Amino acid sequence: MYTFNTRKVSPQNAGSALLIALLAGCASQPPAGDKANNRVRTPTQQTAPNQSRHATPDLRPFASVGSYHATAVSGDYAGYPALNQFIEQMVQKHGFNREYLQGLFSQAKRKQWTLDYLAKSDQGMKGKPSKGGWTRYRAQFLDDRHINAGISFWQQHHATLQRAHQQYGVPAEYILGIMAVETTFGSFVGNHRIIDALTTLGFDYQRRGEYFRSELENFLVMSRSEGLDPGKPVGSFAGAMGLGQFMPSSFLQWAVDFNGDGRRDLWNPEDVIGSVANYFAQHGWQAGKPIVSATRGSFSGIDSLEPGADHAYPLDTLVKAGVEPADSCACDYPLRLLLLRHQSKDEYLLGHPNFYAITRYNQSTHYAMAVHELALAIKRGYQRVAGSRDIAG
Ligand SMILES: [Ca+2]
Repeated sequence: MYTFNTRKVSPQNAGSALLIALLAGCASQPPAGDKANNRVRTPTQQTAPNQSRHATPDLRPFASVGSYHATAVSGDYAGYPALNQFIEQMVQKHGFNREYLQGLFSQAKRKQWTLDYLAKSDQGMKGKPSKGGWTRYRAQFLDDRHINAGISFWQQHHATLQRAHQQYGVPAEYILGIMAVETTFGSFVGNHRIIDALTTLGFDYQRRGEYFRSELENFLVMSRSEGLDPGKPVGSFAGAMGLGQFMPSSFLQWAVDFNGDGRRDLWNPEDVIGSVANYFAQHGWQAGKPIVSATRGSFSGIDSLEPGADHAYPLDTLVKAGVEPADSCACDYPLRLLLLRHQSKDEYLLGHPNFYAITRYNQSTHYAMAVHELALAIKRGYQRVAGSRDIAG
């Protein structure tokens, strides 16, 4: 999944936080889609009638979907030697038809807005988090709209969420926290064509071009194995798709068919529930273990420690620096020091391995904390509603 996504991106609320993930290059997910797109697309419905369905994408030579054909690339991407080289690689490595790909890329669009946005964000992302940064970030997600959507989604999919919890050990509320932050349960899945997004970033964004060319390769492999027309799917400007905003590489590695129809569908709620749970499980989620702990102590040596997901400290190192968990902690594993800059104060928390697992979806501390807090808020709301229903019944 990717990783670019720390907040929703649109021309109206684009911010550098999102880009941190993008630029940080995590396996995770790029930013969520534009708010302008307010419905869930289901490109899988475009599948050719005779297309075989397989749960596991691989390199089987399925027929590519879509009537693309050209003897050379024309349009926005005419005359790009790197693209011609990429096409040749797809032919040699994956057995794609050259004319098919040339036709497909002849109608790919160069997204200047994306390039301008990233150039601006690359400038703006330098420096440490500012005072009040967490307060502002949190306010985008911890609101009634996200929480109530989560409660409704839980009510609608409680059996599937329970099954995912049993199978992967990931509680429903954390699966919901991801879907809340990424797309508000499919309300905003993005309206950028993936082929345009990944072609633009792969061939016109030097900073991360190699990464995006790899995602473009994965996207084409995914489209063929899933019977999708690669010109159809839409998502974030960075190429993330569906309710959980999976990048193509994450789809290939971690998506699962959780409704048993033989296909992995990033736009199907049940498949997304299973895929997010599987993603967490494969990235070290430990069933029943804590996520974050409040801290206490003198904080006398706090400046010697680096906050964030990248640095882990044994408990005795933290204690020597004057930081310890406020609750009792059988912490026989390294902990992350988390700094949250509120408007009125700075707060330090300790992140357990399950917090780190959330940052594998997006490595921003703010992102993972928003998922955590939304998870707790949605759970409280769901229990309240379920409780009042039990009383009424
Ligand atoms: Ca499925």
